[in-house]
Amino acid sequence: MDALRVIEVKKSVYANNDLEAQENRDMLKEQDTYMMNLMSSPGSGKTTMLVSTLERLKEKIGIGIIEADIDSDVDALTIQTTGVDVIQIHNGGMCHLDAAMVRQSLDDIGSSKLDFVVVENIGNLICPASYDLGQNLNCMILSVPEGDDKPLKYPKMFKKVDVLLVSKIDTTSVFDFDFNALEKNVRKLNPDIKIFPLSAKTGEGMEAWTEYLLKKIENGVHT
Ligand SMILES: Nc1nc2c(ncn2[C@@H]2O[C@H](COP(=O)(O)OP(=O)(O)OP(=O)(O)O)[C@@H](O)[C@H]2O)c(=O)[nH]1
Ligand SMILES: [Mg+2]
Repeated sequence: MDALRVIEVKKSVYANNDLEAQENRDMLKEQDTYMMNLMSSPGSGKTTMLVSTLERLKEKIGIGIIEADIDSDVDALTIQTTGVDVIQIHNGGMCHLDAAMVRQSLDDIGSSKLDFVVVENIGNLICPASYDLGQNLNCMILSVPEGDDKPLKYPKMFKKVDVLLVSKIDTTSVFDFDFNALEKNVRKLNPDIKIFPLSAKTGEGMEAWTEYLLKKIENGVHT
């Protein structure tokens, strides 16, 4: 197995993140590479869901994963076990990634040779919602143990995303999670959102999610 690459990415020196995000988007379109921004609270199951997703998609398309954390390389080491290209980035302790950090990461991982890149953002439901990275798809995870009331408390994130994965669905009975209440709260904020309940542990819901994702990637950056 190749040695794991860890890079320190720097905050943009420019004030205009949106401009740099658009540059990322233009570059990815030219490269025909589809990028997903994955956001959630710490521990909601991002890395576990990614491993399960990669097992289903890695033989079909070229994939690269950018793992962002304040410190450590444990997530990137976990992704590396799938054989998919991965880099670990550290962003100097900030609570989100910006477009310039992602640009450095895309160059490092070699996005031009990939069909699909996932950025696992820093874990929290607040800051990442405010920064465009140039992604084609915004995806968030809410795990069942976090509770069905989170859209009421973090509306900006739920408004921004295209897709909501409700993870750890195997634990629903333990946490008295009301899926219908969640859906109602989410749709009030974001009527067109796609919602996939799933469990990376049991595999429930993974087929529907990965089929949807593969279609989005195959339709490319033009939809
Ligand atoms: N029961 C159950 N546990 C899960 C599931 N997915 C993840 N977990 C567990 O939840 C914990 C956190 O999972 P991670 O995948 O590390 O979560 P993460 O969002 O990547 O965490 P950070 O990167 O630290 O924010 C681990 O103990 C996983 O085994 C699931 O579908 N069901
Ligand atoms: Mg993780």
